[in-house]
Amino acid sequence: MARPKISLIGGGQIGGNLALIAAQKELGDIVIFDIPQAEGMTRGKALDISHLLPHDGYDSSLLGTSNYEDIKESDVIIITAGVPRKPGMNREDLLGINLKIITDVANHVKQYAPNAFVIVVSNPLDAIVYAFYKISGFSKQKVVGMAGALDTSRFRSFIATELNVSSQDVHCIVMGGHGDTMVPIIRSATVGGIPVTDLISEDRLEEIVNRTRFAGGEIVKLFGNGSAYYAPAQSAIEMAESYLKDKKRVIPCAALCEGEFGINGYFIGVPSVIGSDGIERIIEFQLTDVEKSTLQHTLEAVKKTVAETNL
Ligand code: A3D
Repeated sequence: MARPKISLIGGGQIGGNLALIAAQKELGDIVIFDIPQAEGMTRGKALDISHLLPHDGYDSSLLGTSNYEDIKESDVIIITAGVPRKPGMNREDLLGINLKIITDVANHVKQYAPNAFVIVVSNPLDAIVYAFYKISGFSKQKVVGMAGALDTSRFRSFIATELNVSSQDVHCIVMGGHGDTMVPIIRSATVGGIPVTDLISEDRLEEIVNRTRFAGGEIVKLFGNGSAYYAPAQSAIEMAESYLKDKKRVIPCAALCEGEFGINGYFIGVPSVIGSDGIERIIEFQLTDVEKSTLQHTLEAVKKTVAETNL
């Protein structure tokens, strides 16, 4: 049986790390696609990564390209094509340029990989994944945005540091749009099964929630040029792996809601089951009144950006 084929549209910072992690997890053969001006870079990354495979005996073939035909019949497509934020910018400032790029990408993915499971990473995430869905005509099960997986891991990491425990044993859900209005569901957070609210004071938790909300911006400021890439890559790979291995992981991701949580027609971060059918299910649960109104607030922000796509 042939290995699965994973194509990365955009071979920049996140794209390169996606290729590295996918190869080290032996998820399949990997194509790194970018525009012709960046073809040398994609070929260089593919070559460099292929040279590290012998160390631990990973089997994967890598190709760097600017020819869309090379993504033909991919099983998974991960899209990072676009521009990242610079200090002082918010994610919405990227809409104009990234919308043009996603239009081109969606048309080509539709042509060459119509059965792929597509994970969108480019910002502003909730609007760009919506645009991909509208332009490609893919089913809602096969299109998803990566955001909650990253926002959740940021929250988990901060809690683990606070309590000096393994981040593996910290769990929680972060819902809503991928922006400063995201909705960490604090009562869902546990440490080894113990509610985090029993371990950290309300005030301190509020500070951690705020740091989570602005963690992307904190990294943009530190980098001075560009945005986070290691954790975003790992988060998208977690989603791809759940699809390819039919793991049915429950991961918060930007999935198309059609009535769930009272949201209709928008991609927004909700707990979703990812298996071999793609987004197999959105898991609904009862929100408190405060959570409902915070989710409504984030939905308004998403609606505003989506309206600007004119799609
Ligand atoms: P960067 O390193 O600039 O890589 C983007 C790549 O896209 C570059 O190599 C470009 O050449 C390429 N590209 C541009 N136009 C096209 C096109 N038409 N077709 C194919 N490739 C093209 O950025 P990055 O990897 O750091 O970030 C990529 C995107 O992810 C940005 O939009 C970021 O804002 C976004 N991002 C999202 C998250 C989320 O959690 C959702 C986190 C971090 C970054």
